[in-house]
Amino acid sequence: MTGKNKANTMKIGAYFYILMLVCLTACQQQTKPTKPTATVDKPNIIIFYADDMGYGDLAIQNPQSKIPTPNLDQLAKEGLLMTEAHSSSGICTPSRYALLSGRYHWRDFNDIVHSMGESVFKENQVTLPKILNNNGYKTAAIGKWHLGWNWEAIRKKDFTQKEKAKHGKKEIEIWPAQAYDWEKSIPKGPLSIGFDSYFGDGTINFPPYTWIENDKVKEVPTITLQHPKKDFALEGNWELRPGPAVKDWDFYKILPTVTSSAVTFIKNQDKAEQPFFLYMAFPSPHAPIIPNEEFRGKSNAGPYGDYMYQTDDAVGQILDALKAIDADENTIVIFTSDNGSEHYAYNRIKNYDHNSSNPFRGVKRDIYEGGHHVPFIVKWPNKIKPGTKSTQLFSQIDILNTLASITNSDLPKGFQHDSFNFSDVWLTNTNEPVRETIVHNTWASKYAIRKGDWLYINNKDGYHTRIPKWFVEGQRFETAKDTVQLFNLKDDIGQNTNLASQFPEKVNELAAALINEQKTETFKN
Ligand SMILES: [Ca+2]
Repeated sequence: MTGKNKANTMKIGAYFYILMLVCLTACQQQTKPTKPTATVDKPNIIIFYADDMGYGDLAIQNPQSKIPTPNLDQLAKEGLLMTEAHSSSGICTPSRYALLSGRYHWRDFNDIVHSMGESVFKENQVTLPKILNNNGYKTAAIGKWHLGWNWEAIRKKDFTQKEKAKHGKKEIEIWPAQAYDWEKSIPKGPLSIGFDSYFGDGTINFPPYTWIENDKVKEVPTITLQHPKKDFALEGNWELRPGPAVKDWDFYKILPTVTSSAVTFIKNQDKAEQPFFLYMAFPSPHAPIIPNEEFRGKSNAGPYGDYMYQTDDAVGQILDALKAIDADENTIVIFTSDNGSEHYAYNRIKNYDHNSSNPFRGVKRDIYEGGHHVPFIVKWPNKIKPGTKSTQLFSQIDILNTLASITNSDLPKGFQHDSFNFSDVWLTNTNEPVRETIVHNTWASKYAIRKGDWLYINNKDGYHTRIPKWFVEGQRFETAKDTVQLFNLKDDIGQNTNLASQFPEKVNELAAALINEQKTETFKN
């Protein structure tokens, strides 16, 4: 072969090589996995539900916070921060029920589901996961449940020997692990209200202490968990109820395990043909306060601050998974909390100068703002303007109607609910009020109603949770002389000054509005 011919052959070889590369690239592009089939009409949806996180624990809205929340701050910078958002109740179960059903919990019940308690949902109840599921969504619940199961269905009726167990200082009688047939499906859990799948521990401080996948336990409980050793939780009490448990159940693994379960769920949606709805209910920063070692000392608010920081990190991990499958743009991400901070918040003011309820009065269980005025962020790239704020009065009950509207999902005919459609507020940040009032309630004895800037409480005391003596003495609140309370939150967000005596007409107006709301559901159809 001459030198010229050799050069020509090399040229032709190079030409074919480039052609092959182009072809390969094109072929690769053709076989590149498509994004999850979420469309503008049917975006993916994630609801992050923190447990007992206070308004003041979100750094971006509390300049005095001692807890860094970089992932949540970033989420707020990329989305809409609603600063007047409320959970339905000041405690766990009722708020969760209201969010998922679009109904005020107090129309149906007030209390939490207790140890091994029944489901709070009615037969055939309309729920957000059912509505989305019927519209083609893959629906998943991960983490905390605390809405009950039908444990009686798997209890062996021929097993009659209850066991004595310690609950705090009390001794109570419970069914031991052997009283249940753990191989059976447990009815009336997440799958019964429209979730395609569930993975979680039920409730961190309630039995059974084992993992539940869909409607079955993953490992059979064999022992009764009693009070573990005293130094178990790093801050506060460990709040555990005795009951069936697997041997060596490790509470410290719960938050990392549910976080990685959510990451895996999202990664598995890479080639999914349906849009997804993930209800990710964190066990944290609820007690027991148990940050993993790598997060300890990362905040300036003690173990609770570290646990909150770990919760923020978990959100970051799950959002990273969303970016990794290229689904970040077409996913609505909501972050909020089921109620205000637990009473340990008082000692944190003293010990760390961090106020989880800042700038509100009260904590979890209270009818004051600290009980139910919660963090709320919603992000949807290219749809919700980044870095915006809204002071619209908003309830977690409204999530159902708003998401149904955005996803063009049908609300069943005759469905009675209290849920308003906030899609205009989310998408255009309009100041046009959507909701005129919100009723606040935890226990049946006390109600409050918010209307505009005014808030009325039908009781002289809005507290339920006991306040430490040192706090009362050092604080500004005076005992109300009136039998009811009236505050103007525009001037007095800390609810310091009871104006009931000065504005009797306002009291009458709001008291009548409360009775009206209690009598009638907002939407009949
Ligand atoms: Ca809670």
